[in-house]
Order: sequence, then structure tokens, then C-alpha cells
Amino acid sequence: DQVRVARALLSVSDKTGLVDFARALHARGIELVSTGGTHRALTEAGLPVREVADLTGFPEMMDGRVKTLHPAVHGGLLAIRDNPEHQAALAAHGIGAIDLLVVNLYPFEATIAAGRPYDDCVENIDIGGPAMIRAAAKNHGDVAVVTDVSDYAAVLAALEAGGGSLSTALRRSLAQKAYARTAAYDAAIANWLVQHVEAAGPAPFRAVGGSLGQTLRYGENPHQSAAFYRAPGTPRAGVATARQLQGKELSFNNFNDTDAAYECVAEFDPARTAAVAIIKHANPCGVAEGADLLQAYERALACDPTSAFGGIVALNRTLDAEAARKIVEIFTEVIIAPDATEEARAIVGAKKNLRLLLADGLPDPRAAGETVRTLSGGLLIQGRDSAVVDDMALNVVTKRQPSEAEYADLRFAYRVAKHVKSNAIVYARGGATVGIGAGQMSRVDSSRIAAWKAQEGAERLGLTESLAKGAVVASDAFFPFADGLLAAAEAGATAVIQPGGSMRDAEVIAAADAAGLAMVFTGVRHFRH
Ligand code: 93A
Repeated sequence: DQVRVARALLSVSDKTGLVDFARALHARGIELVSTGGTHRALTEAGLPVREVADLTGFPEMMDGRVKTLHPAVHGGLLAIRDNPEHQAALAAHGIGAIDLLVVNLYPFEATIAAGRPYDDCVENIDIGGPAMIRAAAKNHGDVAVVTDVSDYAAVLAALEAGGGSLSTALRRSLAQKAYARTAAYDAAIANWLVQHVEAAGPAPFRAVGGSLGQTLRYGENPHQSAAFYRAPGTPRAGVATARQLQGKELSFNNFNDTDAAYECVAEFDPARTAAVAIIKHANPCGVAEGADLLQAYERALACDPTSAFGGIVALNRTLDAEAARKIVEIFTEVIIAPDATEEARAIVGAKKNLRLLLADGLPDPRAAGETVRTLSGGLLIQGRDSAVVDDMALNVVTKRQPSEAEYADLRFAYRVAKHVKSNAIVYARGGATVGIGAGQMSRVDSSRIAAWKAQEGAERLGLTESLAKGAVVASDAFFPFADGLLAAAEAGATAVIQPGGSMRDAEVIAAADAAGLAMVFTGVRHFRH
């Protein structure tokens, strides 16, 4: 499995270590061939070296764009040594085999990093280099390909050890490295070029292999460009796969909010209960279970009807006429459901602008998958939060055990809290949210907002007691101090669900006991940002 190296072709932009490497090859009796600049460098160092032009019978032309793109080069790289037909072709056309290819590419990445003009960047796209590299790497059964200056020493050592030959293992590993190099090179070109097509189309999903779903009129704000990309592979049911039956084109914010809404409502098993989530600015402003969708919608709406105006409504069952009739009473941006009855479609149809999306099923909340976001100069990728409260071991840490009804509400509230931006505090009662505090930097502030919402809800109904009274409360992460918990107790909550794990858990548990609360720890945090 050793291949004897008789002839090497060197064509390098980065000439670091070139002369020493070539001198050592020459000392082993290896014939050297190279392209213009490389040839010059070697000649100046006093090494005997042939020009590629000599092999091809063509001069380098078009500013070097065509140097090595010729059968005399590619035939020499691709011919299989023990294939008689290949050998006959070499002989017939006077082509000599090339056993070692040493190439590093035009510095495209460095050129774009230096912010050079467009045409300079284009001129630094290497064509002949990658073509030779890929040819030699394909034929690694007979050819060794070196694409990294830092491999020169190892190759020389291997030649020494092999008495002028290179092993299969080495050729194979060099080939692997070679394809990784040309793949990264092409990716760099594609990612650079994407900025110069369709008004700054966002690149991240292209980088991970997505496909353009639709270009959007603008992004979160009118001065931002935007597009929607489908993730590669088989997508989960949801916004990306949904059919839009009617209404205006979805905006960037619609996509984002509709996704948040549908992921949230998908937490509720339609075989167990009807459920509705109403979303604004990617946060739920009301989530409820119900005997049917109409009841669930009315209860979800009651949580915060002001915020629900212009919201996104997600349902976990086939949209029926009763629910549709109620939903269209107020201005709604988008409705998304697994399906809709004919009658419901007709009712929504009367509202021309209202977008109706049918997703053909609910996404599995437990499914694996990734979430991707950009940061300056990179991407952050993580597994999606597929934890579901039903699978968690709920640990009662207080003297008082939650009642059956409290347990049901604790689970409900934690299910919702997963879909509320951190810090998340959710008050719930009877399978409906009554106060949600989202996206605050302080957990106490989220608690205050949630309690205040529950108070407002009571006032709307003409009640004197806050809706937080007798409710349960969920927190997406542990209470770092007893104050957040005390605020909830003061508002009237009777039971608490939270991950636990604070240094001060003992203090928080003591406060819960003192207030007569029941508290369960889930051991699973639901941060969402
Ligand atoms: O312009 S090219 O794409 N056309 C070619 O045929 C070609 N062959 C080799 N660039 C080509 N190369 C590249 O030239 C090599 O990849 C290497 O980076 C560079 C070496 O040129 P020189 O020896 O003239 O410095």
C-alpha cells in the first residue's frame, strides 16, 4: 500500500516553507513541476523545476485564471496506476503521472476579511487549485495531496520512513483534510456572496443548509431586511409547514409570534383537553384549557383582553365554527390550528386580512431538534427545550401537600411558564392563566406584574378579591430569595411550582411553610430568552 513519489506538482499562494520543502523533495530525487509564482520562487532558490506550461503546451493565460486546468495536469492526477486503460491514455497523450500535489489556495478568506473591493474578492476565488486538490484527493489510492503548510514536515518524515513512498493511511487522511479544505473554501465564498444577493438576505440558515421559504417585506422593523428559511430535514408540524388559507402575507413578527403560539398550545394534548394560547410579542398574554375551544378561547382572552388585541391565536384542535365566530369579534393577526371545519373557514373567510394557517397536526413538544440564533460573528445552536412537566418528578418540599386541583394547576402553570420569556411568573387557576409576568430582569418585578394583572382581571369582573387569590404560581427558575415567593403569597397564591436549586432554598421553603403554601420542585429549569 505504499506509493512511490517520483513527481510532485507544487502550486502555492502561501509560500511559507516552500523552498525548504521542495529542496527536500528534490534531494529525494523527486521531479518538481510548478506554476508561475511558485516556479519563480523555486528557481530563485536554485532548484531545478519545470513549468506547468511546459507540461500543458499552453501558457498561463487570462491573468492566471487558466494555468493548470488542462488534461496534462488532471490526467496526471486522476490516472489509476494499475488500470491499463488509464496508463494507455497517459502514454497516448504524453502525460506524466503526478504522485504528490502540493497546493494552497488563493487567499480568498483573507481578502474578504481585509475588506477588499468586490472585484478583488472575485479574483481571489481559486478555481484551478480546488480542481487539482479534489482530483488528487479522489485518486488518493495513488496520489498524496498536501493542502496545509503545517503538514510539510510530517510528509517529509513519512517519505524518509517509507524510503520515498507514502502509505495508504497517510494518503487517505490527507485526502480527507483536502476535501474539508475545499468545502470550507466554497462555504466561505457562498457566505460572502450571499450578502451581495437579494438585499442582504440573512445567511445563517444557508450556513446550516436551509432553503429559502419566502422573502419577507421587512424584518422586526421596516428598515431591516428579512427572509424565512426552512430548516433542512423533515420539519416538525408548525409554522414552517403550515398552509396559509387566507389573509395578508405573514410578516417577520407574525412568523415569530405564530411559532411561539403554536409551540405553546402544542404542550396541551388535544385528546385530554381543548386549549388556546394567545400571543403578543412572542409571549402568551393568555392561555387556557376548556371543555371546548370556545370556552378555552374565552378563558384565555379573559386573562388580558387588552394585550390580546392584534394578537396571534393558536388552538390545539380543529377550529370549529363556535370558536371561530368568537375569535373574529376582535382584531386578530393570525389564527393557527391543526385544521378547521368548513364552517369555521367560511367564518374566518369573511375577514379578508386575517391570516388562517392550518398546520396539519401539532408538533411534538418532546421532539429533539435545535434552536439557532445569531450573535455578532457567529451562531448559537442548542437543543430545543423538550422537557415536559408530565415527565418531571415533582418533589413536594413544604409541610403542606398540594391538593389534586392545585396539582393540576401547578402542571398547567409550569407548562405555560416554559413559553414565557424569562424571568417568567405565571398565575393560574382552574386551567387558565390569570396573571403573567414576562421578560423582566428581576424575578420580583415579574411577580409584581403577574400579580397586578391578576388584580386587573378581578377589577374587570367587578370582584373585590384579586384573581391571584386561591391561584397557583409557577416560576421558570428558582426564587433566589424568599421575597419573590412572599410577594406571591401576599397576592393570594396557595401553591408554587419552581425548579428549586437555589443556595437559599431552605429559606424559601421556610417562608412557604410560614405562609401555609404548598410548594413543589421540578428539578428542571425553563429559561427562555
Ligand atoms: O486562477 S486559478 O483558479 N486557475 C488555475 O488554473 C490555477 N491553478 C493553480 N488558480 C490556479 N491555481 C492557484 O494558483 C493555486 O491554487 C495557488 O494558490 C496559486 C499558485 O500560483 P503561483 O504559483 O503563480 O503563485
